Amino acid sequence: MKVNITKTDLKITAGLPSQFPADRKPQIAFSGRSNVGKSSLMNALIGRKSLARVSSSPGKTITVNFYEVDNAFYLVDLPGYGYARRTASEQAKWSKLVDGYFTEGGERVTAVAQLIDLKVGATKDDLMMLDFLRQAEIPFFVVATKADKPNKTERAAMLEKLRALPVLEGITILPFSAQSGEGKDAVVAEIMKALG
Ligand SMILES: Nc1nc2c(ncn2[C@@H]2O[C@H](COP(=O)(O)OP(=O)(O)OP(=O)(O)O)[C@@H](O)[C@H]2O)c(=O)[nH]1
Ligand SMILES: [Mg+2]
Repeated sequence: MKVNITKTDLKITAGLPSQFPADRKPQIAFSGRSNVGKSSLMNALIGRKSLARVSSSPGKTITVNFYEVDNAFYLVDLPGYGYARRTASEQAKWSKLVDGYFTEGGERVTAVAQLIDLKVGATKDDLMMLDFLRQAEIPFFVVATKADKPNKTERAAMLEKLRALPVLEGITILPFSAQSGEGKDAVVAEIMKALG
């Protein structure tokens, strides 16, 4: 697929599964805990400073945002999980949207980019998400974010720890830093590979 990824626009901000796009364009979804660096990654990929909002109030945006790339496919920003200060009703909204995405909209998900903070490592919620993706047989790869944060020794150890997780056996893990731009081309290449 030959596309110009900088030709990207926010098409739909869905607060309800009924608002997900009705067309059949393939979708690459971005999943991760709140504050993992999802918006920063998406902005870096698109080559724009702030198409996806980098939030000052993490975990507060409970919508699924569909960015259409070059009329060809969608980059899908899923709401983050693991935000401690979420109310019960916010949590219920999250579940409804994400469950809805992977059931009703999910037949169109080509692959998931699962983000894991390289400094923090895989949290309990991350492991639950990874288990879900495996069980549901949804193709996915891991983007290890904020790769500029750990020092060289920590970084090698953290990557080794991720690679050793049974749930990540055979899964591509790409270190990425929005700060330095490291890994950007590799993530774009992985998306294009998934799209075929
Ligand atoms: N050092 C460093 N900081 C980063 C990087 N990426 C994101 N951050 C910081 O991490 C915080 C969260 O980044 P966002 O991109 O808003 O993360 P998010 O996952 O979209 O967060 P929510 O949408 O609020 O859940 C911000 O303060 C960013 O500046 C990175 O690669 N390196
Ligand atoms: Mg965000």
